[in-house]
Amino acid sequence: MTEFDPNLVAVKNGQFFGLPYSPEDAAIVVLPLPWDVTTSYRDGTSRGPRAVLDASYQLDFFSPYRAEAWKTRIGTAPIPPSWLEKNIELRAKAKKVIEALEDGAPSPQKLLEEVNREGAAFHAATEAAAAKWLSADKKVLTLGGDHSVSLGPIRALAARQKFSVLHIDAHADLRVAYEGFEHSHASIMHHVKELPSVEKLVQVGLRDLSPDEHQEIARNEKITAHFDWDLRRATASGTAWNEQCKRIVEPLGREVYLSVDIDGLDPRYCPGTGTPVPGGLEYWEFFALLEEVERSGRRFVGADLVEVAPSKDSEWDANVGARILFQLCQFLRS
Ligand SMILES: [Mn+2]
Repeated sequence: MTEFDPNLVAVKNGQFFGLPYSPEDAAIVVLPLPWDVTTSYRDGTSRGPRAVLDASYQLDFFSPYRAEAWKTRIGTAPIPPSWLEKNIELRAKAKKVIEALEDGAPSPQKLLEEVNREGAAFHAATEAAAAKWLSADKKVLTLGGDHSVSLGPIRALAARQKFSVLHIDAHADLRVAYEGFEHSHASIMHHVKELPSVEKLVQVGLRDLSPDEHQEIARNEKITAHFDWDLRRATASGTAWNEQCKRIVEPLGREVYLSVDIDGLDPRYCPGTGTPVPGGLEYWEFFALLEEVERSGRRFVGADLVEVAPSKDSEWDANVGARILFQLCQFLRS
């Protein structure tokens, strides 16, 4: 720590932001999960962690949310090479399943079963990885990958405590299964809301969902959704964003897990993401919402940032992703 100068250029040391903390020494462990097996529209989120890491070296160490932000002990968990290999192998198999569906052909059952089985094994492994850091009294910040990667770390947290989930996304992600995949990115919040430790699911920015998902939101008392069109109507009729934030956080319990799908923000912040949708939160609206969570006396117990995918020939997506990642780490600092 004595040798670290936050006013100098970051060293590319393989750790996010070039910070000098090993995950063992850290208070917050960034867990990169480069996984996009069941991506339905366009892939690339598995390259997110690497791109965000590269972009993270150019950040300055200032945060409006915590004093001396560079002292936030952020460590980087290692990525087992086997996960990268498994992702490539299974992604090819999942693609065949999706192509068969799109051609109206019968689903290749054996391939589908294999993707589901191996996907379950991956999520069990990431749950164990997150549990290891939680047991050592650290907070875990998962970096995807597609949104399915949140499952293991959320399960690990749910094995230890109760919490509410604040979910920023263009999509509801409440499908029971999608394209036959049990652990699809489009099913993540279906699995999460079923966990007994999850007391509430508050969704913000939704603007692309199925009639079934809409019905589930209306039916399920655990879920409160703030559709993007309603938020915009409220803004248009003069309700300040701060007032809307107060209403959004109201159902959340004291302990809050934050799940951020980057496509919840306006797509100009994430042009390379897997399933971009027009509309969405502004960058500072997003942070104002997180500030309201804290101002109201609640605290963040864990978080994920998912669906960041590098655009072709542009570092913009990763640049935005790295900045959000850094500030999320600050919000996780107690
Ligand atoms: Mn999502």
